[in-house]
Amino acid sequence: MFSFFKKKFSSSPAPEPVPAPAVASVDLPQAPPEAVVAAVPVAPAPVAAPAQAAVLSAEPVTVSAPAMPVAPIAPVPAPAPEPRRSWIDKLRQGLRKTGSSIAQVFTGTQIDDALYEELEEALLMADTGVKATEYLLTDLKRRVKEAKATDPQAVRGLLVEALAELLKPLEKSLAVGQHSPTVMMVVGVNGAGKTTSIGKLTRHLAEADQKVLLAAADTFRAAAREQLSVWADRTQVQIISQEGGDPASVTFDAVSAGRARGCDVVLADTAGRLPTQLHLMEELKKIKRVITKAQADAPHEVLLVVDGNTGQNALSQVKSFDDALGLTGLIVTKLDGTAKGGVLAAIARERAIPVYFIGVGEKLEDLQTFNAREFAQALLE
Ligand SMILES: Nc1nc2c(ncn2[C@@H]2O[C@H](COP(=O)(O)OP(=O)(O)OP(=O)(O)O)[C@@H](O)[C@H]2O)c(=O)[nH]1
Ligand SMILES: [Mg+2]
Repeated sequence: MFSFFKKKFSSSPAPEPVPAPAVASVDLPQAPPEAVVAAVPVAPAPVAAPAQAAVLSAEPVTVSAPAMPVAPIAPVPAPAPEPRRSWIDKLRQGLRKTGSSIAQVFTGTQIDDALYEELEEALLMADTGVKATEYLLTDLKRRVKEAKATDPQAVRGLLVEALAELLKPLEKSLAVGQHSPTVMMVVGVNGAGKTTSIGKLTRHLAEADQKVLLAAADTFRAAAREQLSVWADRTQVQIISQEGGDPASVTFDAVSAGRARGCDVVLADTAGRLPTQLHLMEELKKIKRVITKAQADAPHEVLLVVDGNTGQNALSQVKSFDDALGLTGLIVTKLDGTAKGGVLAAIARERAIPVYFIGVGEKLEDLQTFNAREFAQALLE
């Protein structure tokens, strides 16, 4: 088992590009003649571990000796290193605006109707939504009764418990290594953070010696391809892009190339779109269908990237994209900004799709795994 986080936490600079043998472009029978296959060689992995599954775990995992038998998909708990603390601080800072207004509810001396009314208002203001707010209040009152709490601060502690429990089903690790390659398509509205998140995720995967191939299926804008190419260069991974081409055909080529080249992961970046743009949603469905044609059991992950600042709209995005595509996971970005955070409770209550990662900034280390309890504490402190 190897770590996605061990290297990330080290302050050593990114490894220099390895002068690798020229990688020939793969000639794919399906590829239209204008397809550009930009092949950037990947640094050779020191140890080939084809049967080994990797887990992007909430807990850092340790690196085991290659010869040792490793149980697949087994995150190894380890003490939280310092950098994890620092991103929790970022999350906390991002959520502080909301957090402090919820926390203020508990500064009085009595547990009465007024406290619960204020709390209801604060939760709604934090984008928690009516259903999750009602659920949390009922659950909290039960906990307060059971604990025979008399101090408002104790009620705050019980709310942390209630929220952590509500969010718990969203906590799930993203596993790779079970398929060759694991194919993921990344979708979302414009500017949600899809390309940036793919870049960060690629870096983590590449550092874990996973051979990654990117598909620039956002063919609308030349800038989008360039943006992904920059990430491919930085992370020394291969990218398949095609000028002005059809996104489904680029993705098909990428999955076929990923199979032919023995890649571990193929990540497809798609253009941003609103769920109301039905023809563009059809295009995403086509991409998904075409991936299945290239690899029968794929895509293995359909990830929705949601901007944490979009409030209750994030929930409707989750529902719409899930109805159209069958989402397997979420990446919630920009929780370092003015995001109120409560929307995760609404998602947990109304469409509990796992949150594989949260974004708390633009830097590489700002893509982190989601931990329900940490999040609940950060929101209510
Ligand atoms: N503060 C902050 N900024 C972020 C985060 N994630 C992404 N961004 C920024 O959000 C902006 C949009 O990110 P992109 O990755 O281009 O978004 P996208 O979804 O690919 O956008 P389109 O392809 O245009 O739909 C960029 O300026 C990113 O740096 C985050 O977690 N925190
Ligand atoms: Mg993009």
